[in-house]
Amino acid sequence: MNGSQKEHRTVNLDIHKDLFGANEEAAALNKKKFKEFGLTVIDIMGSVGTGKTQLIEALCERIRGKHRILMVAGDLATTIDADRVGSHEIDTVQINTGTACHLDARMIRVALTDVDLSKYDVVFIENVGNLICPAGYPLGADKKIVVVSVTEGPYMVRKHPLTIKMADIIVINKIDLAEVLEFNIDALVRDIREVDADLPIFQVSSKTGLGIDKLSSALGF
Ligand SMILES: Nc1nc2c(ncn2[C@@H]2O[C@H](COP(=O)(O)OP(=O)(O)OP(=O)(O)O)[C@@H](O)[C@H]2O)c(=O)[nH]1
Ligand SMILES: [Mg+2]
Repeated sequence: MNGSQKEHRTVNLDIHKDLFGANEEAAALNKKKFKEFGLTVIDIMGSVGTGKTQLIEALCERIRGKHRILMVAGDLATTIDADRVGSHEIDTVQINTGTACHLDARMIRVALTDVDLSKYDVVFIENVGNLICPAGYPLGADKKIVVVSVTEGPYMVRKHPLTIKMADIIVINKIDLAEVLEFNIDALVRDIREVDADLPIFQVSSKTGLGIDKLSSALGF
C-alpha cells in the first residue's frame, strides 16, 4: 500500500442472517420469558384500518372476566389505539416506532422490561398497520393473527401471499359490511386457501361481535 492510499472496508451483509437472524434470537428470548410467566401472547397484524384495535376491544370484552389482559400497541407516533383499549380499563404499553413500519422482537423486550408480567394471563400485541413489513419480524408470540377486511378491496390476499403464509390464523373482519359493499367473501376465502389449504379462517364483525366467540374459543380463551 502506498502512503496516499485511502483506507477502505467492504462489509457484505447477509440481511437474512444479520438482521432477521438477530430478530429471531430476540423473539426466542421473548418466547421463553412469556412461557415462564404462563402468558398467552397474540400478535395482531393487518393493513391500516382493517380493525385490529376493534378486534382487540371485542376480544377483551369477551374474555376480561376470565383473564387478566395487557395490550401492547405499536404505532408510528400516537397513543390513539392504546387509549381506546385503555378506556375499557385494560392495562396498555405503547411503543412508538417513529419511522419503523413494524414492531420487532427487541422493541417488545425493551418495552416490557419494567412491566410486571406476573399480573397478566394474556397479551394482545397490535402491530403497526401494514400488511408487508411485520411479516418478517416474529415477536415471540404464541399466535400470529392477520386481519383482512372487506373494506380493502378484493385483492389483499392475492397481493400479499407471504404475509398470509406466515399467519397462524386469518380473521376476515367487517363482515357486517360485505353485502352493502358487494364484497365476495367466498372468493377471498378461496384466495386464502390457494396460499394455505389448512389455515384457520374466522369471519367476524368486531363491531357487532359476530363470530368473536368462535375466534376466542379457538385461541384457547
Ligand atoms: N362496520 C364495521 N366497522 C369496523 C369493524 N371493525 C372495525 N371497524 C371500523 O373500522 C375503522 C378502523 O378500525 P380500527 O380498529 O381502528 O382499525 P386498525 O386496524 O386498528 O387501524 P390502524 O391501527 O390505524 O392500523 C374504525 O372506524 C372501526 O370502528 C367491523 O367489524 N365492522
Ligand atoms: Mg389500530
